[in-house]
Amino acid sequence: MTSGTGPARHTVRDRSHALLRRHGVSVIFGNPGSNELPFLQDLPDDVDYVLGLHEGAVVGMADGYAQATGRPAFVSLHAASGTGNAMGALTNAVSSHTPLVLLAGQQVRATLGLEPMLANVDAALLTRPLTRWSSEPACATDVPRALNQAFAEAVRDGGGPVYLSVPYDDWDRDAAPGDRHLLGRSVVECRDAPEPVVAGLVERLDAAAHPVLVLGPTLDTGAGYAAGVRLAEALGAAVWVSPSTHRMPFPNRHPLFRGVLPAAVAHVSELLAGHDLVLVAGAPVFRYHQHVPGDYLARGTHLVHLTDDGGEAARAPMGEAVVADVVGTLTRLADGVRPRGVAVGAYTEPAPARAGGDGRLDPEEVFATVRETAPADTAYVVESTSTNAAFWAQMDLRQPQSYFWPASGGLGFGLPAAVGVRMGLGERPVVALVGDGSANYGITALWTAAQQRVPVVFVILNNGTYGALRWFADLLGVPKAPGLDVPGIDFVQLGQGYGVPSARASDVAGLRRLLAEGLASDGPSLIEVPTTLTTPH
Ligand code: TZD
Ligand code: CA
Repeated sequence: MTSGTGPARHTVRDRSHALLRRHGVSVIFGNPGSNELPFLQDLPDDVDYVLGLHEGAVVGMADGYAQATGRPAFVSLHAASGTGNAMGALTNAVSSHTPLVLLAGQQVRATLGLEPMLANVDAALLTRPLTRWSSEPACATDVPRALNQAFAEAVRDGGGPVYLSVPYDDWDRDAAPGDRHLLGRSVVECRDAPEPVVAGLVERLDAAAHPVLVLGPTLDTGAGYAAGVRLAEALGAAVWVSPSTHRMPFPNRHPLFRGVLPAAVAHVSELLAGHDLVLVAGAPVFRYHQHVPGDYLARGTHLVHLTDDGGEAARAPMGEAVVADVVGTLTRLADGVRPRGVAVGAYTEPAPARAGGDGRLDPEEVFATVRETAPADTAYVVESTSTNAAFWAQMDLRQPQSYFWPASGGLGFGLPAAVGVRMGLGERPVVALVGDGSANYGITALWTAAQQRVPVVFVILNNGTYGALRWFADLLGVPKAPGLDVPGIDFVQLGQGYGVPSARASDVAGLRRLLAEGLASDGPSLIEVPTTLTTPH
């Protein structure tokens, strides 16, 4: 790094690599092109490059990894085309508040006006509105500062994806001497709710005759999970999980658990009627899906909304919002409320699973077999849309970080995210439960799992159709919609083609055996299960 006897010379590249380490990056998820190669030169030895074969899978893996580690994940994308391929996956990362730093390679600065091949025209606009911040620095010397800003932007206000485009000739330029300050920077968000606010909430909860809790994804951490359980038990209050949840912040067999709220205005309002106070914590109010208009809340029901995200508070159509650290505030509420001494009762048991027939398993049998076979600390990445009700009917999840689902419903999350979640969680077993339709959007993640030997058990529920869309077609009165069936796909051959040991299970005993083998393996495995058609609700 030194030239002659002069001062140390630093390039934009080596300052940027140093910043990656400073931000704890040990993995780059990427798919490269010529614009990206100069950045990848001389990567530090302790930074691994994990290659994904399609940018949707790259971002899905990074999303799972960031959600599992709770830290920003770093992604390298190829110019505009690679970014375009990644955008569907970005919709999920926005809704899950996943901190992702995306770096895309740009053509040489001096040539951009000519719009050469691989120029990313108006690069900073390309990912908006999905990214909360995006930039192409005005000159090479601003690149390290902008990269540092990207990491800070990715974690503020609950987290989200950010995008940085850098012309590839910038990396070899001299860094500004002042850049050394970047390496010592930190940004600390202090979002503790002031004491009078917490005391006011405690008073509201204590005064409520029939309070109910609606808990959301932000609480799916060790401390958040514990606070939710303690607060619910102290109040003897029913607990719902927020509509369209992508994480499970409460044990689903807990006697106070009532279910995941349906994602429709009228249905939520009906289910919460009779409660005088609804405390929503760590979720938007609310993330609806199915359009069933009505009043948001019944008369006499008041809503208090606790969120990390000022945007969520601003757009809610009802309730009094408090924007503060959700986990910390809920913990203080659990400490502060008057325990009501309500006998809470025992955890509930799943009902016997519905059975399939003719070589097809009912999804309930699949989930019951998984529940009985997989260790209690297994994490599930779920993307099987018509089997939602069957999943919750059969599963028994008692630990934080046990459930990951595409937060915006953008398919292609399941297979890649399972790879990232397993890499991020370390030793916990990971099972992906993915529909035959969904699997195709992220299928290339199987290759990365095989190459990196990531021990995920991929279970493909194959009913030969877009089951959830059949249900929706019925609901919306479109009985003859085209394009809903996906017959003739052999996932055993696809899995093997990508290097993942794969087999088919056509009965419970076979599934049990393959699951046990997969869970004992130190590499990935795939099980295709022919299943019967069910409805999501
Ligand atoms: N494309 C993308 C990227 N995301 C989507 N959500 C859809 C299309 C639309 N879609 C749904 O919302 S559910 C679904 C589609 C195509 C069917 C998924 O089929 P599956 O699961 O086999 O994975 P089920 O259980 O058969 O519904
Ligand atoms: Ca299907």
